[in-house]
Amino acid sequence: MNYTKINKYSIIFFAVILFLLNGLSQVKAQELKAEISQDERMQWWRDAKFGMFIHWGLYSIPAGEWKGTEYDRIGEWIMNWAKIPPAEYRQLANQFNPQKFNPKEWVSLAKRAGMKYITLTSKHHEGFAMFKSYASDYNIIDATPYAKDIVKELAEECHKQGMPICFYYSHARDWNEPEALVHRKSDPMKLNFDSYFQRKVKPQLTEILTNYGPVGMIWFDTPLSIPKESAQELKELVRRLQPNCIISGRLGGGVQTDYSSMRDNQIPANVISGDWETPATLNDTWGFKKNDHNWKSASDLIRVLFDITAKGGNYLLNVGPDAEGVIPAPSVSILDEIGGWMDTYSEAIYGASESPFNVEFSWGNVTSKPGKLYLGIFDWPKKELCIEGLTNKVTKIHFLNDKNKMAINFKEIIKSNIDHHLLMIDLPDTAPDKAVSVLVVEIEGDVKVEDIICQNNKGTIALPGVIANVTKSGEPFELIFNNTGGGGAGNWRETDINLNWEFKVEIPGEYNIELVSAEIGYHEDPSWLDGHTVEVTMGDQKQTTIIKKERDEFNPRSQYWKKVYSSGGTLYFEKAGRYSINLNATDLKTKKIGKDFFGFTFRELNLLPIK
Ligand code: FHN
Repeated sequence: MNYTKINKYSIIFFAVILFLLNGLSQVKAQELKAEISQDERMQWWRDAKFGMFIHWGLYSIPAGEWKGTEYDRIGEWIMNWAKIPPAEYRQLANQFNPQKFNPKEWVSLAKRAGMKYITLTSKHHEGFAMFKSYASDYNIIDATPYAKDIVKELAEECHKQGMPICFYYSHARDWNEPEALVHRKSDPMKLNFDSYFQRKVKPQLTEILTNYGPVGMIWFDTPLSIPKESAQELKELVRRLQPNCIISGRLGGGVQTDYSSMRDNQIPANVISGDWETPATLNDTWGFKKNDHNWKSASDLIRVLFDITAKGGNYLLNVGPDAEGVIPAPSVSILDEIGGWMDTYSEAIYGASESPFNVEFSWGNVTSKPGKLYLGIFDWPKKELCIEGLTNKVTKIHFLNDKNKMAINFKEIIKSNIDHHLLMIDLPDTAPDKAVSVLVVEIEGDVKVEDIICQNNKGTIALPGVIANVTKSGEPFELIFNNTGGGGAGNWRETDINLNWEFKVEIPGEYNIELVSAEIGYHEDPSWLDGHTVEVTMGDQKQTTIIKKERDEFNPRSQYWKKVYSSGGTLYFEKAGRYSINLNATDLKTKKIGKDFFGFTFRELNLLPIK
């Protein structure tokens, strides 16, 4: 017997078996991966809370100006505003040579700011791919003197620094594609959308999901009227190529995605259950504009970050690098300032749950972790802070920035006539932090708050729309407070809608009714509507009011849409106790913005004691 021969054959045989087994185990691993649960897919993103959006493309060259005319709207839409023919716009690629692009610096900046993921525009509406694409030569390698793959450079740096990289991809809107849209208004679905979809969208998505390692998320945008089947196909493509990859909220076609996306810069008025994210700007543009110097302050942005976390969402904050590849200096210093705050206070953000109180407080907001509440104080109250309605026993309170965790004095009070819990916390004269100071309240057991509204310590009875009992013709109805800019009801257009609240009054007497509504519309052009006739009814008392603007107020948590105040007469409470109040409209005006109609953008009703 020739042993050498047998050994040779058996080695080959075993090698083939091993190869097949290995192949099978890889397939198995893929299958196992495909079985990843939704919670597993979302966990890193849920903990992250704060991400960096990067809008970068050819639009950074005109930077808001075309042939001597400056356009005052968002910079990445210049092709649309200036009605630039695609052939002419494409010439910009010949100039794109961002020699100062330094991915290491960008990722380090995001890290310093406390941001836990980066989302880069791989292709925006202009149709230009920031990556090497075989599906279209309108891409960074084939069309620009720079000729290096920006998506690759940034992805590699992110992988090196342990930062999840996500790709924005404008799937429905492509102004370079006659079959998709060719800049501006027409609906691509009425053109030859499917041809563009098969030729460019699917191949390019395959490229970005195949060539750059693990992708944290695909951030689809402006779905327009994409057919359900096309949206479903994209979802399946992402799932097949990278089962761990999250699919953002704007896929369209009514297809379920992994989380919902608020409108740009929009912060809801209340806690929203489920996963959601607000994309937001640092100034008034996404893509670089040389003359947009309207920077938001770091303090305001820190408050927004805290507020979004307290409402259960993630904050995706944008930078728009210029044509040389430089992130504007003001963006860097604002982000560094936010990072300075995060160095001390991020415990109240990362992995934190939403507030157990489903209302905004005038002084700030609350995040939570087991056994702890983090009170984020935006406006420093004089001497003491009163937390209403917390029923847990409090064991200790200290400032989050105090390494020694020195105990702060507090009193727990129960107002027996209305069975209402107050936690009175002694405060020093000055705030430890100018943006958001954070108090840690340590409690016993799972957090529990009262489920009925009580008159607050300052005497006000605050009745937010989001916690009203809403009916339409007597049937339960949902008023949508989160599809409008300023958190006002977006769908109060019929007169058979009724809002009801139950609450407890401690101090009898006469109260003024204050009706607060909110601006709505695009942030460049907010809108508001007056003239509705509303009734406030309590027992046999009724007040009828025609809504008109008496004053408005900048809302730091919803920076583009103001709160609008109208007064609505008075109500009298004879004695302390439990009451019920109704709000309804007898005449409503409506207005169209884009495709949507809106009516009374009601936000909250306040009862203010007349001293
Ligand atoms: O049209 C885009 C816009 O340019 C920008 O990319 C934002 C970011 O959320 N999304 C779209 C508008 O909502």
